[in-house]
Amino acid sequence: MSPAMDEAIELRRKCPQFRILVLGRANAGKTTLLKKVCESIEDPAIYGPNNKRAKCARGIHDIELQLIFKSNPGFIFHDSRGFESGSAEEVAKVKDFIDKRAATGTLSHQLHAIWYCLPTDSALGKEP
Ligand SMILES: Nc1nc2c(ncn2[C@@H]2O[C@H](COP(=O)(O)OP(=O)(O)OP(=O)(O)O)[C@@H](O)[C@H]2O)c(=O)[nH]1
Ligand SMILES: [Mg+2]
Repeated sequence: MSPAMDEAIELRRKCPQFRILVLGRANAGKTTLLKKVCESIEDPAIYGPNNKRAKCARGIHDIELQLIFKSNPGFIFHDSRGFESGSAEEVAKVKDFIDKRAATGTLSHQLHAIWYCLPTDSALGKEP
């Protein structure tokens, strides 16, 4: 086996789940995208930062919560809200979360990707 493949296997052993932060304004299609990627028609299970199942009302987002679809447990998603609302508090919360995750020394706790959802079929994407 090649050294690159050995390294990939070792990384997957240390970190079996891929952690993704999803950003975008309300109604951007974030949840739709996640369900599509995970081939799920069900809503994801929600876990707190302690990895315990969290009771969470539909539509309420907390960036610390971990969303996992039963159909594809290889991904852990964090869903942000209000990133584009202009609220300094919300932007700071997202930035703090990214900084905190970057500072952790544990690969499985770090963010491996950030997806920014931008609707292209709304008035925002069209010429006036
Ligand atoms: N036209 C169009 N509509 C979409 C697309 N993706 C999602 N929608 C619709 O847009 C609405 C919002 O989609 P969601 O996936 O719930 O959006 P969201 O970003 O998760 O919204 P919040 O959780 O409220 O922030 C739903 O009615 C979807 O059916 C798309 O690519 N094109
Ligand atoms: Mg959503």
